[in-house]
Amino acid sequence: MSRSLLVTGGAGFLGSHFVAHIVAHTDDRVTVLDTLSNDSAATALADFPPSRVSLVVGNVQDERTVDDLVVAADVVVHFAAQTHNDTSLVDSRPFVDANVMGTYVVLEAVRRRGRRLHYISTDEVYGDVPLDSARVVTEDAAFRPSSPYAATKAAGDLMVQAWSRSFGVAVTTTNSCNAYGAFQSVEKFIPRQITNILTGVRPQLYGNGRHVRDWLHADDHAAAVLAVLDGGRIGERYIVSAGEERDNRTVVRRILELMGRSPDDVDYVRDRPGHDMRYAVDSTKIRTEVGWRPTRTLLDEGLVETIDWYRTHESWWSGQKERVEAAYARDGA
Ligand code: TDX
Repeated sequence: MSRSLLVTGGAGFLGSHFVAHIVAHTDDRVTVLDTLSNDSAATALADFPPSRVSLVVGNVQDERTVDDLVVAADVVVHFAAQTHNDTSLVDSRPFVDANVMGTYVVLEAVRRRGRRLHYISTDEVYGDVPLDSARVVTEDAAFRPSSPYAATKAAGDLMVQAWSRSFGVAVTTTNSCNAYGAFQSVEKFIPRQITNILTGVRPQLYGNGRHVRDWLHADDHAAAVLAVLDGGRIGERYIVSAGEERDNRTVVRRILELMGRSPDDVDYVRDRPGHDMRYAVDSTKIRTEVGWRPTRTLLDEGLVETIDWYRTHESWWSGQKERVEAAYARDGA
């Protein structure tokens, strides 16, 4: 039976990939609630059929708007968040507002209206592990967030658990590793380096470039969320990861090669304060319980496609690129 989904932040990077996945793989109808404050966000939704996807421009902290939309939905999928670590180190207030207060407003609405909630969380709530550690983080590990961004996502994540236990709200949570793909803001690592190269600027590696991330394609992330909506157990959290751990230096060198440049064409710049060394999470639970697995595990193939997308969508990113780089220059990155 087709459902009615409310997707907060559905015009953002991961949200819009999820909406695309829902349109392609289900009969569900989607209402997106999004501020459209991120550059060019609306274009991510432009190609969807109006009979399946509608957009409400508004803020997830607005109780009245959220309540009206939650009443009309069967399930709420809460993507809306401030998501960039570097930005959170300059001004963390918007992160508290969006990620803590926004989640509070959504939780209160689903509690009042008796709706199911899926919370989009991050592997960053668990903090980092040393490069040489054999420890791999599973769902029940303690939260140890490092940045203001990660702390506000952890706060939202913990509130979801508390609303489940105290009020019986039906919740599921996914904690995902780093994602990449089309429509990702150029402040993030992979699109920043691709668009640097496209604009004649050398890629910038923080510190020694040995920090390790696990890279998941945004479409695989979308499939994971749908798999948990369909087959996840209420009250449970599921770690989502590709098992594609690479250090940043390796990723940048590969991007340079794929774009026909010398792999040494890199600048090493001031490190990010509090920079997490490595995320190493174990996604056995979602793979065995829910049956999800990533289909696009080849970082090479994914990178080729992503580079191609930024090459052919300059009008999507050129405006934000100027603003993002001006902010990086001002704030010292
Ligand atoms: O110019 C850069 N140079 C660089 O070396 C940038 C922008 C980043 N980096 C490094 C920092 C990280 O080690 O690359 C790595 C990835 O950086 P980000 O893209 O900023 O991602 P990260 O900080 O790992 O956080 C991401 O993963 C978890 C997402 O941005 C979060 O939203 C998600 O929750």
